[in-house]
Amino acid sequence: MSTKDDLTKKLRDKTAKIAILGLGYVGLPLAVVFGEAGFHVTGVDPDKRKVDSLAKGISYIPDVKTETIEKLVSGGMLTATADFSILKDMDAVSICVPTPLRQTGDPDMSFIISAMDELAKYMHKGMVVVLESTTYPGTTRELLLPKLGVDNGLVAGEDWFLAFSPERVDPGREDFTTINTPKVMGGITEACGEVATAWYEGAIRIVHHVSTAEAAELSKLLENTFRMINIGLVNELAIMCERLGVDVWEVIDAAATKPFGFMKFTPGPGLGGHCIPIDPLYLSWKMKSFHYNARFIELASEINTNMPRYVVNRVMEGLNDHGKALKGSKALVLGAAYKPDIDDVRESPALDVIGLLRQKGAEVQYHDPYIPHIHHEYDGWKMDSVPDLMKAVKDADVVVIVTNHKQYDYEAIIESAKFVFDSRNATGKLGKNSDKVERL
Ligand code: SAJ
Repeated sequence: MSTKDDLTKKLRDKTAKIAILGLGYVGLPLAVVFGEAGFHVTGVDPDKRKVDSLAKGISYIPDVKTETIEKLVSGGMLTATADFSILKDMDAVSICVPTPLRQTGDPDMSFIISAMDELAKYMHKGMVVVLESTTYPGTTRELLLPKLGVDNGLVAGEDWFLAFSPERVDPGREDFTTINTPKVMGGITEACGEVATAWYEGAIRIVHHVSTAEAAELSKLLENTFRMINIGLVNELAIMCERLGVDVWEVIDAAATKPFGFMKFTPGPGLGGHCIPIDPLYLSWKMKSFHYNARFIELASEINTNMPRYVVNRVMEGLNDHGKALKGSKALVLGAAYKPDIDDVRESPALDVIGLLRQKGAEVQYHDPYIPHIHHEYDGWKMDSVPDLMKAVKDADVVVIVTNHKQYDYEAIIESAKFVFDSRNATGKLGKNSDKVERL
């Protein structure tokens, strides 16, 4: 029996030993899905706190219930370790590590490289490796293939199997989770794709097998670039509507009545999160090495990046209309998270809005029910969420709604505020009809 057939058999009958490198919001749900499907899974992460928490049967990811972890750990289906040497006994390894951007805007591949360097020490014949981290097209073939295969004298597609499968985890979402979200899979060779697909089909309902790793890498970038560019379009529309004296929210709602050929996006104070503002820049960065300028991505990114400044300028103009200068005014920012009703502040435009208000001399406070403290990574300032929201609303010269958490009572806020700038249309008709409120 060939190595491929032997490994495929172990994957199909679930006797293959599985390792998940990186136990974050992608890796831990994936480990659970494989464990619940009947595979023996070892989670590997250098963060001892994660390993210790899992060893006690305790989840640290909101989307993964502690009782789920407790059941898998006590049933012997899931173990966790910070010791990479266990990889020598593994048949299948999935790499789920972060791929952020550096401050320069270039991809930060350090997490993939360190996971790959560790795995390279333990590579052996009869392994399948799947990279899940969102990255530029070519990463799997250019980075992992040489380091894991060639340097170990292993031939991909014969001795071992290498593929890419983009993660599609949307933290907090309950309708589409790891097990029921279709998974794209593309191999370095056809045989690689077949083995990796056989593995994932043992746990995930739909695996969509594409011809190459590059096709899989690019499909993920298309998904999130599509979002980033369309958000940029409606952000520019908001700027144009303000010049035209037209209500952008009314325009978008009207367009959204079209039952086909249109998808609603809404303008806002900028793009946050660890996916949408970042993933497209992996593609534009790669294209530079082909001497191609991905203009759509660059332009949309420029518009989105400028939105915090646009919001602050609109606040400044609004205060001016109230006979006040921004300098010396009290500004209260509502919502620091990057999107409503979550506690994630990564890349949040709120940090930029606050930074710009401070730069212009405003006395800035913020409130966010999910985020008690914030700090600016580069500018170094730190702030605590104000304890008494309505007192802060009353005291402020301007309330800037940056993240429209559902739990705010916008009617009461309008009632108590002197002036509200609403960058999310959180106040809706109330805001539209109030002379105290300006909307994006
Ligand atoms: N945003 C807008 N206008 C919009 C939509 C979003 O300004 O119309 C802003 C949000 O406020 C946020 C940023 O863009 O600051 C990103 O928002 P998002 O809704 O795209 O949420 P994310 O970053 O959590 O994106 C994730 C992605 N999931 C994965 O990459 C697996 C994305 O592909 C999903 O489509 C998205 O969740 C989702 O739909 O919830």
